[in-house]
Amino acid sequence: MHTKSVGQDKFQAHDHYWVDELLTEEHRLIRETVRAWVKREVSPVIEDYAQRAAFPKHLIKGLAEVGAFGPTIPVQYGGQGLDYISYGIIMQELERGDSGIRSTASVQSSLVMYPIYTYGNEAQRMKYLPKLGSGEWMGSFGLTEPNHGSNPSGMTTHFEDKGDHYLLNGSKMWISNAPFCDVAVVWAKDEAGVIRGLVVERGMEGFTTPETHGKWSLRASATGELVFDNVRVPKENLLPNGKGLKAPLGCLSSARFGIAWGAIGAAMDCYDSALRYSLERIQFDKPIGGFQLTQKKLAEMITEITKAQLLAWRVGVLKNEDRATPAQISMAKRNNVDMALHIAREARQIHGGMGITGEYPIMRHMMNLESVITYEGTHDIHLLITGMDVTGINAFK
Ligand code: TGC
Ligand code: FAD
Repeated sequence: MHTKSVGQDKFQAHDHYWVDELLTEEHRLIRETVRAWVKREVSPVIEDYAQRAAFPKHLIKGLAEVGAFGPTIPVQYGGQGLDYISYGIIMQELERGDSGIRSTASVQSSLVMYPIYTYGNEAQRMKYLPKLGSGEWMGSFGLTEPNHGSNPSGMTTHFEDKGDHYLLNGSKMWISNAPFCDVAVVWAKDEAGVIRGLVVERGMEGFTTPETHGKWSLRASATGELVFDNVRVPKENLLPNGKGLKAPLGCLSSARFGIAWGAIGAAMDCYDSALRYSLERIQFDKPIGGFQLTQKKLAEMITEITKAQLLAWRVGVLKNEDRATPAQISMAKRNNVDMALHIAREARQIHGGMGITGEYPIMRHMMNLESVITYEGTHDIHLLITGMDVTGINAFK
């Protein structure tokens, strides 16, 4: 019987179109560093953590050391000062290990450090960013509410001006990193109904973060609620430079970009495992990779991965030039996550019964991608964003 011990990472990258040539030497160096770290630290333990539905908290230090927290944030604020393609490559390599690990880094970088850097004042930047960049503090991002997911503009979480502080009430749901976060960037309406960002710190009275249990997806990522029951938030914790829904949506543009790259990592891992398995597994006296139906699956997988790589690279170039539109990012996120989920399902077929076990990463990737295709805007919401972009007609409402 074909067997493989859990955690043994034989991943080899496949680059059918020599996409590597589009990258700089620095990009390739970053990729090798993160890839080696994932092989050494993530792959040996991730299946066990996912099976137990536990977040591998001990990986936070290593994530910070490989530059996964705030890659595009300037060095003086504790980031890496890298370009967006570097950011994408880091997300790709982390998600090759597990979408939950990439999630932790996405949230910290794009959804916590990015808004504090972009919408915060100098004192807020200096107070929070270096500690978030080093992983000393971990952050979460609260936009979604129990009754407002795809339509965040309807949020009911709100705050009142009480003179020397703001009084925050409401709740957020489905929040990555919530159970262990030290700070949360929370989006809430002021008395005039304008959406604003507040930094809420663990320890503030009335602020709790109950964990969400029973997930079949992203099991190695901690998800929870953010509950605000008359929380007194100091006035200096209001982000002064972001007003309206476009402020949180601006953060999503950065995170969705990272996911467009990240999904390629999960797809590559599934493809690599399926290719190797198809050459080793013998049925009817020959490797299953010798049957046309298996080759069709593998050929289509590498075709779709290649197209996704080119899409991600191009949107990376546009992002570096500050020209990427939200609709272009939506297209890349939607296409690449759907591609990865489809490849995970096909790879599962190639592995036969072994594909449902934790001896291979396939089922874990597949289940993770069911969250990835929903969060940061669902598959259909991104389709409607593209639809509105090409027709000029809003079909959301
Ligand atoms: P709409 O009127 O279209 O837009 C309001 C304002 O925002 C601007 N805008 C954007 N700005 C920057 N980046 C973007 N991506 C933007 N999209 C829109 C827009 O121009 C407008 O500006 P202005 O100046 O006119 O005010 O707003 P709407 O209420 O009609 O909603 C549109 C819609 C449905 C596309 C949007 O609300 C949406 O994207 N919904 C999906 C919600 C979502 O993605 N939630 C994600 C929550 S965070 C998360 O899932 C983290 S998971 C992390 C992990 O674990 O990895
Ligand atoms: P709904 O909005 O209720 O959508 C349900 C279905 O209706 C979907 O198929 C959707 O496409 C469809 N639909 C909705 N509106 C329309 C329309 N106008 N036209 C056509 N179809 C429509 N949020 C955060 O703020 N921070 C986080 O850190 C975070 N982490 C998450 C982690 C996980 C594991 C998960 C699962 C979610 C996370 N989310 C987070 C929430 C996530 O962003 C939402 O789940 C997502 O935006 C969808 O919202 P919803 O689940 O309420 O679905």
